[in-house]
Amino acid sequence: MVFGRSSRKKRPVEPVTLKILVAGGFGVGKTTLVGAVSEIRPLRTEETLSEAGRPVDDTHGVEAKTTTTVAMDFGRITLREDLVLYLFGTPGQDRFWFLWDELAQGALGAVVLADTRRLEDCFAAVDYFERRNIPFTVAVNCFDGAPRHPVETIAAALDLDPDVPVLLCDARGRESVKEVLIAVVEHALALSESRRRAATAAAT
Ligand SMILES: Nc1nc2c(ncn2[C@@H]2O[C@H](COP(=O)(O)OP(=O)(O)OP(=O)(O)O)[C@@H](O)[C@H]2O)c(=O)[nH]1
Ligand SMILES: [Mg+2]
Repeated sequence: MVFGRSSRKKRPVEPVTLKILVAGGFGVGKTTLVGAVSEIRPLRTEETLSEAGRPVDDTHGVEAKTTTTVAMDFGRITLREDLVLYLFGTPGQDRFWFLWDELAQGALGAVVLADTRRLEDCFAAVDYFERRNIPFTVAVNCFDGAPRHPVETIAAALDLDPDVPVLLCDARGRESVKEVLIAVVEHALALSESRRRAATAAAT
């Protein structure tokens, strides 16, 4: 038989798809991160930073930045044959906060990107996920020239729960970003397992 699908061929597995948010302060590298790993051409919603936005857009520390995300970034990565992640990058500026609840619907977990030169910019994202019990990891985007701190110092500065993973990464590097994403998925799965066990224990 030449034509037709070989019956010996393994049936393709239907992959599990998970939604991961990429959050963090203005210009910390969210769009860069999604673009670095996405296997589809990432959807971007970049707009030029305008003269009109100057009073409200804090470009301090990211003076070279000319565009900003106004709705979201979207990308996809197959981590394993049976595991596909959909990545949603959030807009970094405060005036787009109203979009977050929409984007957070159904998310398994989140990456909070941080820059050691402006660590306080990620406080709001950390608070957001803590308050909603959405598992997250903190990934420090190691910009050239930014001070390097041990992950323990960052975790302490952000007052994180001890189980929240903190990693150093390069948002431009595919392998580096993949490690971050694997950490988020593992953390979220471990958390849901322990919550499930706690619920079963409480019910018996
Ligand atoms: N040196 C260096 N530059 C980076 C890195 N990540 C991002 N950049 C640069 O930093 C700038 C900001 O990156 P974006 O990815 O647009 O940041 P963002 O978080 O999406 O920004 P908003 O959507 O405006 O909040 C861009 O010019 C990037 O090229 C990094 O790891 N190292
Ligand atoms: Mg962006």
